[in-house]
Amino acid sequence: MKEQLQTLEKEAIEKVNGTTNLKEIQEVQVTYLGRKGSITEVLRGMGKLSKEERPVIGELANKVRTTIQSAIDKKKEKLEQEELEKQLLKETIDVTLPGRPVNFGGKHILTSIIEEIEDLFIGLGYEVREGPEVETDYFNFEALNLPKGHPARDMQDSFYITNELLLRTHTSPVQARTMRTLDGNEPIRMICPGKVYRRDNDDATHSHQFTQIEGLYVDRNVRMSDLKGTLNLFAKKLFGEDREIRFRPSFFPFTEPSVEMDISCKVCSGKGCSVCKQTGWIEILGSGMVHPKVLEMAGYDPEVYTGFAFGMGPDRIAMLKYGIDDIRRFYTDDVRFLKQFHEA
Ligand code: 2NL
Repeated sequence: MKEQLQTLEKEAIEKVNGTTNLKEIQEVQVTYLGRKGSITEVLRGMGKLSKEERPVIGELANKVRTTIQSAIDKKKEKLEQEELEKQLLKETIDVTLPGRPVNFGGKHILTSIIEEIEDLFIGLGYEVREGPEVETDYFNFEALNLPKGHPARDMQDSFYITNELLLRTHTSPVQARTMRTLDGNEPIRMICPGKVYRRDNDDATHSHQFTQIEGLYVDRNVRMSDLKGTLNLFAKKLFGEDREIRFRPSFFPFTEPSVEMDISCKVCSGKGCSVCKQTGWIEILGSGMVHPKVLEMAGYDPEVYTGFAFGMGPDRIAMLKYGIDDIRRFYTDDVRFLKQFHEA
């Protein structure tokens, strides 16, 4: 028995030394020192021993047990330490590594143009108003002196939701709505930017969706000279102090008289080039004195109140300003195109 115990001790210590992880050491513990382990197994035979031998073997068994247990404990501690170190090494963060790049978004070029125009008119005391893109036939056409069957409606064919509901063809209904809410006895200075829609076949110069920004000024004694002064200031601030403007007579159903405003061509300084189609002038917006019928329908007495209105296309302005050749570029979301207009 003595030899058996000594062999077991030797064997157990070898096993302990050979373990490489905590699970293995646990197995050694169970195999040698467990309730059904090898040492217990040997001690079962104690009954066969003599009285003198028993305490000697008992003492030896306890020694062997303690020796194995302390070897296990030592190894266990060593393995735990190693595993912790491994874990720490795995979770090390290299704080000197460069960060992952974050892609920043930026404003769409049309948004930037609209905001620039907004700021200019806010500075003149105008307020910015928005309205629905799904509009009634009444506010999109009727209230703007475009009754059903009017030939000018053909120029603004739209997308109809029902007979009476459509995607707005211009932002004018926002102005008609605003006038309506003010009971016909308050002056108005407002601009309304937004998306508009027309049934059109898309090509380099046509898009079924585009943007508009319109302005309206209604008060007592508003005159054509106010229109000219305001739009002259606008043109010089947006396109440069050295730009000339000119007005040409035109027609819109909601203004009378109506004009179109041109600015002198910067590319050729008025001499004529391909940008201005050899005229020296570039058409920039439409405008006019608000038609008395439009004022009347909105509840303003045209004998007391007068006003001017104007409308322009940020798409066209951006194309002129940056030499963009195709209106579809604004709406096809090619980031390489859009990024060119992001501020550094
Ligand atoms: C253009 C021309 C224009 C207006 C828009 C307007 C609005 C009201 C009353 C009268 Cl509520 N007029 N808007 C007036 C003249 C021209 O737009 O060429 N836009 C791109």
